[in-house]
Amino acid sequence: MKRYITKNLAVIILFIGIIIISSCSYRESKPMDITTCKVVPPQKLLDYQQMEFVGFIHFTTNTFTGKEWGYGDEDPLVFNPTDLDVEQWVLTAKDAGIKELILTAKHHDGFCLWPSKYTDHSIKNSPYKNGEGDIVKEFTDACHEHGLKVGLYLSPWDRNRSDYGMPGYVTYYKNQLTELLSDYGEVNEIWFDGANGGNGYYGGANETRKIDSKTYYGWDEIFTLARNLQPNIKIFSDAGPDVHWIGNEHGFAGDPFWSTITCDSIIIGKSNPAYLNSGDPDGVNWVVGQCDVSIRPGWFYHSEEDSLVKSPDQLMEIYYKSVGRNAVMLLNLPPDKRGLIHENDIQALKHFRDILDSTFSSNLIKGASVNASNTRQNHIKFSSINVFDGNNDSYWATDDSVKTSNLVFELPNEKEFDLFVLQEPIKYGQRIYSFEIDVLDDSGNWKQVFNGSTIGYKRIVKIDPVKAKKLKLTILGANNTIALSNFELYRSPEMEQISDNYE
Ligand code: FUL
Repeated sequence: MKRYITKNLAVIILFIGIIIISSCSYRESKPMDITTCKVVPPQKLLDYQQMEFVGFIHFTTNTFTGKEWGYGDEDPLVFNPTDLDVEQWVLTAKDAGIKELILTAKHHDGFCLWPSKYTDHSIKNSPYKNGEGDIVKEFTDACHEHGLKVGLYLSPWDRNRSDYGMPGYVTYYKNQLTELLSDYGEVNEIWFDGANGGNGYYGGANETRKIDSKTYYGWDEIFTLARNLQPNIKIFSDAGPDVHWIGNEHGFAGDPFWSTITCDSIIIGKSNPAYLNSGDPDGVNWVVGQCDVSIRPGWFYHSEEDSLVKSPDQLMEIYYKSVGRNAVMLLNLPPDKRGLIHENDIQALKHFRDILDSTFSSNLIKGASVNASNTRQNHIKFSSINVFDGNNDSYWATDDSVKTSNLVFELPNEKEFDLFVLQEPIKYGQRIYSFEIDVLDDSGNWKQVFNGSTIGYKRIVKIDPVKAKKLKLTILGANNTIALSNFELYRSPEMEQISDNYE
């Protein structure tokens, strides 16, 4: 009997032991996620950033008067496009890979491209469709039909209105915003420009008017109105809250560039361009940086600029300094007096798209092996091979205690390359602030080919072409656990090869 009890006790103890051991090893093998940073993007801003390339359409009386900033006294009769084709704008943009188009529904001259019921300074008093036209409607319908997101620009500064600078104008502005955000289906972005030059027609007053940029418009109420009318809208201004100006009109984000800023520290119309150009690693708001630039010197079409359209190479440089620096590229394509995007602009845009496609067509990292100096908990979930799968949700990460770490890549054979694409899994925040890339030279020494700062959603690094079989990425500094979701390698095409197709 005693032997029987002892035997059963032993079996029970063994059984409990197995349960304890197996539950311990389960706990050990359960991956512990990386800490999320204090500031992370909401899903709608992840979606916004992933568009990468968006477009602007500047069109108003300026197109016909040759001005950049209409004074506000333009006769609506001057607005007379002869062959306006909104579908041509949309399809041109779509073919170029643009995902959203933003139309100047009203620029600083106050002329409205829709028949606003609050003013006569609009398309309804122009010859276009005998005053029966609505270009905002044509535009939004065409974008929706062809799968482009819609953005609208409604200039806060209005040089036509007699009440500009007084409280009544703000009511007028909100009424117009309500029209635009109620009557035209889904609007993905609203663009609030900070520009204000002071002088204007102002209903015949012809004077300079100053406003208090901080208090005049009552931005918080305007933002609330926009969100109430379009819950998914992204609001652009110097200060976000969703998308912010990059601080220049060349289309260049800074290096470093952080996706965080502190919105409350910025006055719309009186922002510090340098702050917006670099972002702020200590910023408390996630706001996507947007790099606006025109394909021509001016924002509006001027025939004398037909020969000054940016070259495909210039557009590539802008792409590398916007999308390649963790921001979004916003390229302006101004329709001409016919109401069409000019042939020269289309040619440059097509050529640019071809270069872009051919540059990123063949990822040379395919077939490479990778070795990490550290992998979080040695767990497959955080393995370095995750940087190959093109999926931003899977990533390589290190243990929390690790402050610098590297990935060594070995290609199946020696390759020539000059471009690297790196991405962080930004849904957990932006963390890397220093990295280095080396290649193994013929004598077996690591040779540095690039030394960089931030990565964020996407960083494209361009170097002089180099041949190597082995390369090393070292993360030298991060403000949280090291994590990387993507690493790609390319050889950009010889420009002459591309140009041949256009002769
Ligand atoms: C600026 C405006 O003054 C320009 O005319 C243009 O619209 C540009 C995109 O924003 O602030």
